Amino acid sequence: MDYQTQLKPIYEAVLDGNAPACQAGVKAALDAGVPAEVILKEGLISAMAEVGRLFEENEYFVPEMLVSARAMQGGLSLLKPLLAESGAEPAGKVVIGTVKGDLHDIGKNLVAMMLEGAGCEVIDMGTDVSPDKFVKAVVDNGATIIGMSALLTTTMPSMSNTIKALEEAGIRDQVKVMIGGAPVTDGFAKQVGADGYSPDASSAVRLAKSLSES
Ligand code: B1M
Repeated sequence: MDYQTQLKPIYEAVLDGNAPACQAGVKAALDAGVPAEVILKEGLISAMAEVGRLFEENEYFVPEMLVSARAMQGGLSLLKPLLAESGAEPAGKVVIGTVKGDLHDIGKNLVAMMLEGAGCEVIDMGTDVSPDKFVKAVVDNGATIIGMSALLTTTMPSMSNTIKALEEAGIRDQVKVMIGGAPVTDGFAKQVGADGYSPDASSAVRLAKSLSES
């Protein structure tokens, strides 16, 4: 089915950084029967990819990216209860955060939201999380999985540093490590010794479940 009439205002509202228009667009699309996942992927995420492209081409700068991110978060808040209703089976206790030096949290929030929806207990550490903070949270909460997100090539090494910190604390074998974020790849995950990588939020839920069972 073609949902372009409903999705276009959402896409444009994210590009314009117009949070009220984004929320109104998402609400109207939901009312018109557009599935939440279609709104997420074809409305919000594709608009944010275009924001990234405009930034690369020096047409958008940090303030524009920031208001677009706020608009997207506004739309996401309406989708949250619907996306969280995925009904998948529980997949463990997860400590999740964006790594040290990195403030991008939209993708991480989406992954956390979907994991909660799948019945996981999620301890969200926020952004700029140092290896020591990750280790402490795993110990304090008895987590079975640690999920790290990075959006900058410069902050990806912090994933490796966190894995080393888990080893130094003697708890590496007690917790599975999953990583993701736009610049992260499966090859990178293998290179740093993570237990798994996933490219998006829905596959992150499948990964968490399979890691819990392994
Ligand atoms: Co930034 N930024 N940013 N930014 N930003 C990128 C990442 C960039 C690619 C833009 C570009 O050049 N095209 C570029 C990085 C280049 C690089 O490193 N190669 C960049 C840059 C350079 C910067 C600054 C350095 C800019 C500056 O100051 N000069 C600066 C850094 C600040 C810092 O972190 N220290 C900066 C700042 C910002 C804002 C604050 C303005 C804002 C973030 C607001 C926020 O998050 N609250 C922002 C934004 C919005 C972006 C883009 C446009 C969008 C990111 C996003 O939210 N995408 C981004 C360009 C792009 O990615 N196309 C860009 C939507 C989100 C749903 O996708 O996060 O990929 P994503 O998450 C996906 C998957 O990756 C995966 O699932 C999610 C859902 O499907 N996933 C996981 C994510 N985490 C996972 C964890 C998992 C599993 C899957 O397991 C645990």
